[in-house]
Amino acid sequence: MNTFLEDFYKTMKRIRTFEERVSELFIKGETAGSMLHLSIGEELGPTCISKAMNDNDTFTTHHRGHGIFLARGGDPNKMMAEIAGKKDGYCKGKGGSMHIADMSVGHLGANAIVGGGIPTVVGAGMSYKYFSKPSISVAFFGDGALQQGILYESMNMAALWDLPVVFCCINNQYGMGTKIDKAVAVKDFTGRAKSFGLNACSVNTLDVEEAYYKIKPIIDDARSGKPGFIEIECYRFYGHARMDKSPYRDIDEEKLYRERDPIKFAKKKLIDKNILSKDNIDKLDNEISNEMDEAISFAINASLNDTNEIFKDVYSNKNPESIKTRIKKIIGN
Ligand SMILES: Cc1ncc(C[n+]2csc(CCOP(=O)(O)OP(=O)(O)O)c2C)c(N)n1
Ligand SMILES: [Mg+2]
Repeated sequence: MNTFLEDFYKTMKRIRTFEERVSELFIKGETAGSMLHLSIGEELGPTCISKAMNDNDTFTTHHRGHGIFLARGGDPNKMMAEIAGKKDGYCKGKGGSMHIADMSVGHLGANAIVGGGIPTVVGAGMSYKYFSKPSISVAFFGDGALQQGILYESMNMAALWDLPVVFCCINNQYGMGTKIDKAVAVKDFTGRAKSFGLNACSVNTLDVEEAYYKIKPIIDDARSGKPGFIEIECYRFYGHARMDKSPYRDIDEEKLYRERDPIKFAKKKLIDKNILSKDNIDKLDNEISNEMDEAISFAINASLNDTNEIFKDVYSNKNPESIKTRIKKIIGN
């Protein structure tokens, strides 16, 4: 029987293994661009939130977005090829790690500007409301964006116009080398969101099932026009980017938090509850490992784009229809 927890475990393990393989791709010198941000240690949030979303929902991510896209159904081959800058990647190799997008699967774009992907979901939410679509749109971002004005402008508009939108902060406690304590005086982020008229909750657990049941009502309410804010407290196990050895963090702190591992926790729970045996889990881990090995081979063997492709797909060919009347319909005169 395929249980909820088994699904969650599989998603988290796929994310971690994908990230480990991307790291190998980087070391082999096969990634395009010099920056690579891994989400190892942060797997719980994208996993439980994705599970609570529906197929036709959409999302944006920050620069640390591989895990989120995988949890939403991203194809590891096309993702890995994109990160390697190849023609078979999601954006024909023109986006790379920090700019993957594919609207056909609900990914409205990764954004390397801190907070940059947040207002996009407000626009998406407006369109769902206008066209009476039952979708929601979720912005995933880091704690660095909690100090950006655009978040609060977006929250205000979403609440004012009752938009089907969720703002999800993956709070890993650091923005590059700056600990959150040095960036903000009051850490009551749910309080901030509530003051704008949003539903809000904060999740600080290693138990992905518990997290799921906590965030699910926020996602469900968003679908009926009550926007929400979710804070997922976690820890990035490694440096900000692949080359960062995090000298600004205490070794004991890193050791402690790496022990607080949602994947280890889920594995133990699966065994303790007799859902899967250790052998079954090893088999599953092996399958995932093979899947990600294949993604690496796919990316390495994929071909590069022709140089004459550079200027294609840069501008939209469509004439933008006037949106004035649509906006009027939503917000009134
Ligand atoms: C507006 C803006 N300011 C500064 C940067 C440089 N920068 C890139 S990532 C980053 C830290 C972001 O931290 P956080 O939002 O917590 O995400 P995390 O890296 O922890 O996942 C900064 C400051 C940027 N990309 N955009
Ligand atoms: Mg952070």
